Amino acid sequence: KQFSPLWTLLPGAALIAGCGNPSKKEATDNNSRQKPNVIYLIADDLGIGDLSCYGATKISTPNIDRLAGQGVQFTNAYATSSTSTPSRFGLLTGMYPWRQENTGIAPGNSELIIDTACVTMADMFRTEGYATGAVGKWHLGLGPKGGTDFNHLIKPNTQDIGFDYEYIIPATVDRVPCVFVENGHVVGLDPNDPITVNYHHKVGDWPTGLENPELVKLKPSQGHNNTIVNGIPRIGWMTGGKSALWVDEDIADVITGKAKDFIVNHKSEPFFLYMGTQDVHVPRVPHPRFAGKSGMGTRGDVILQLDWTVGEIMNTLDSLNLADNTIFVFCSDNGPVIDDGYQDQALELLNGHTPMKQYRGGKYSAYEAGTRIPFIVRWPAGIQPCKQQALFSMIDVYASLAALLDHPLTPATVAPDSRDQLSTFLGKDNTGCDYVVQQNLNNTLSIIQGTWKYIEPSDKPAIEYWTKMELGNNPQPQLYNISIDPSEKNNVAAAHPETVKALSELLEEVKAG
Ligand code: NG6
Ligand code: CA
Repeated sequence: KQFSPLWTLLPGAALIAGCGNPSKKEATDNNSRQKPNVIYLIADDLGIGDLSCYGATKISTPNIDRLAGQGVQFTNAYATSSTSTPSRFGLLTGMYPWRQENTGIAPGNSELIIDTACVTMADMFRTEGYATGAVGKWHLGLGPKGGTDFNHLIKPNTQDIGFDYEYIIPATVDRVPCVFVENGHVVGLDPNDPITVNYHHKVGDWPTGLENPELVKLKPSQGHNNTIVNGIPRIGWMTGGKSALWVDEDIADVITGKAKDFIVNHKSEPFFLYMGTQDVHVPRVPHPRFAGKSGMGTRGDVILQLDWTVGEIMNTLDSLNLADNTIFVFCSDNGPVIDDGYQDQALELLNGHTPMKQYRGGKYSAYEAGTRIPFIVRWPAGIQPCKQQALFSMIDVYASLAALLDHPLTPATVAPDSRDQLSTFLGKDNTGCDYVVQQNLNNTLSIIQGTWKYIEPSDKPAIEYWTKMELGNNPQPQLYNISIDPSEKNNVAAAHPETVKALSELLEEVKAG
């Protein structure tokens, strides 16, 4: 059978703006056009209110605004989860993270939590002939069960789940070990100074925040009082690997450089680059050229640093003439948090800035600000700029890109929860998906369908222990009409028992798979 993958049939130049407006199909002789490159750039803990293109007025993000202005800017897009590890797991596997046990916030020595037998989004791209790379924050574990050994080739790594190249931060920047891993090897490690990592007890004799608080340059507000690295006390203990330690101020430059190198190295073939920034997660440590520039403290400064990163990637594409045929997705992994464990004055210096916009909760929460994220898709050769109000979830990116490439997702165990939402993803249609399911820190699930959001009853704590964030857990069912009550102020479950019943049944169906 002669078939044309969808990407070859898409119209070229934009004619009519606006999501859902049918675009005129132009006769394009582009069967010979190369498959589009895909860059998936996922920021950390960035709020939908943190960007000027989403209405922020106290901070300006010109590069991300430009990306949004040239692409489809979603206003009702969700991460699957309100923390990093499960959110990223869902994106790359197309399976809801709550179906698997070890998908909570991973420690720095966690095993690789994606089964090497799993066919990931990166595997799909590799099968389709793409060069695939993972750069920056990883946070899905590395190595076998029982604790990663950082002193030898770390296996399995991202290269066992579909990536040809990796240059990654194993977990988060507040967790040890504070080193980069490139293709299974700790970068710059001196074999005579091996790394030991432990998440249960102290190892070695490096000072800790608990024992030597006078040695820290950034004081913790919650937790974060184990081994001090570069003057910053972290989660977990480490010793050794001195020559391999990253410099926090340089992380954005290092990973942006690696991402640019990857693009340059693969400019002549289709590539898939998955890039996770450490910004704007704690500890928020801007390079000196951004320090003090936002007037909002370091949380604002690292938003500027993130915007710079996005600009650098865009400039690289422009300089190689690749921007037109590159699908550039930008989003966050979960909602924002102000004080997430260091005394960085994020709250005191907010100056009226609203990372959560009008939404309730934030990172960790089942409420809207936990999972409602900025989400932008730019592809000049294939889509028209527009604002997209359709309901969309990150879980559907995998199957949508598979549809674009006409790549079969078989057997049914491949990306089992991901649905083809390509026309919504590309802004061709504004119907959106039937429902989205989200998860909070405690695996309490909620489901949105149409204007309704249902949060299942939970006996878990109402408030997160450290951040005092409202988790959205309530022993009673919660129902909000988010079209008229986006701030989830009025639980109307008692007044709409039939809607509660319908949504709880739908959620049970989704759980049953
Ligand atoms: C929490 C940390 C928080 C952050 C989070 C993971 C404490 C008190 N808090 O346990 O600082 O690291 O885990 O964030 O330790 S995430 O965005 O990577 O999921
Ligand atoms: Ca995060």
